[in-house]
Amino acid sequence: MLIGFSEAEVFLRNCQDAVIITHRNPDGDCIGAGFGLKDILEQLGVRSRVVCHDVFPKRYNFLTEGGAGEDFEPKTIIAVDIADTALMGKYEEIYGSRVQLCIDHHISNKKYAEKTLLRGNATAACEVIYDLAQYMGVKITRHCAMCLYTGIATDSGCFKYDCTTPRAHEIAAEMMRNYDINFARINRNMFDVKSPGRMKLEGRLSELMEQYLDGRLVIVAVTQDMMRDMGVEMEELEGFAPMTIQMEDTEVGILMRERPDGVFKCSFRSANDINVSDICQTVGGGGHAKAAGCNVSGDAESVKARLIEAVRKAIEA
Ligand SMILES: [Mn+2]
Repeated sequence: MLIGFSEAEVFLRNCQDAVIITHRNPDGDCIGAGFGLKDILEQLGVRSRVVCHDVFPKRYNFLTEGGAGEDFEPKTIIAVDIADTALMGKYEEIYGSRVQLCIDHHISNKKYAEKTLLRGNATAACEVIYDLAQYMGVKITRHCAMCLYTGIATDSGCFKYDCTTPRAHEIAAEMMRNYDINFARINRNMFDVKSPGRMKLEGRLSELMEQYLDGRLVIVAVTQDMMRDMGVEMEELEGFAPMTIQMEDTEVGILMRERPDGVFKCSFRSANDINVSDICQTVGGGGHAKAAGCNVSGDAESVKARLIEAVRKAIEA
């Protein structure tokens, strides 16, 4: 059932011993939403614990180091920023069928929870949580403000993506004005700072960029052999897809990564108006207009040829 702020307030004010589930491959929004909500529940005298299938990445230590919460048998199950229980990893089996409240901003939300507070037009789950906290009149701590700011900044790509709302800017302004958050440091750590390994990989992947269709398409293809040569695992090539649309005149960028089973996992990005979800659907994938993906089997050259053809059709249409 979809609910509004008033019902969500009643729920949070009356809940006890809550576990807050974040999605696997955690990002700034689910971590910020999880730990921000934990702070808010603390203000309400409710103890809570944040859980995740994966370990929280080190760069989020400034949000997570207060601790994910003590161990207790939960009476309340809350999910944040999770559109589908499949994204919970091992927690799907434990809690997936009895989530009482879900706070989310994905229009694709499967409404698996008893109550869903869904704002499909919000930039981030953190935006929804901030507005809910303001509605409830609950005190926001500096740590909570940092959590919620981080979620909004990361899900909006540092206020650059189309999903960035006027409200996201207003909240960021309120965070700067009222909570003295170190936004410059947060954004530097989220967007500019890289590990030496990642820095080197970026260099290698830049060299692998191939331009097609008069430079409107860029493909970076990485085979298992190349990963072995570079000494990297496939997971380490996560997060490089946005690089593929950085070169001028590029409309569509594709990062192709060969899985150990020989199938290419292809991540598409669109720089402007070409809908890459539509393109991916023609080869059995899907996603969003500006970020989508598909899995294609075959050797690197034949997969490339197939994708180039699919993109050419979309550009000509
Ligand atoms: Mn999100």
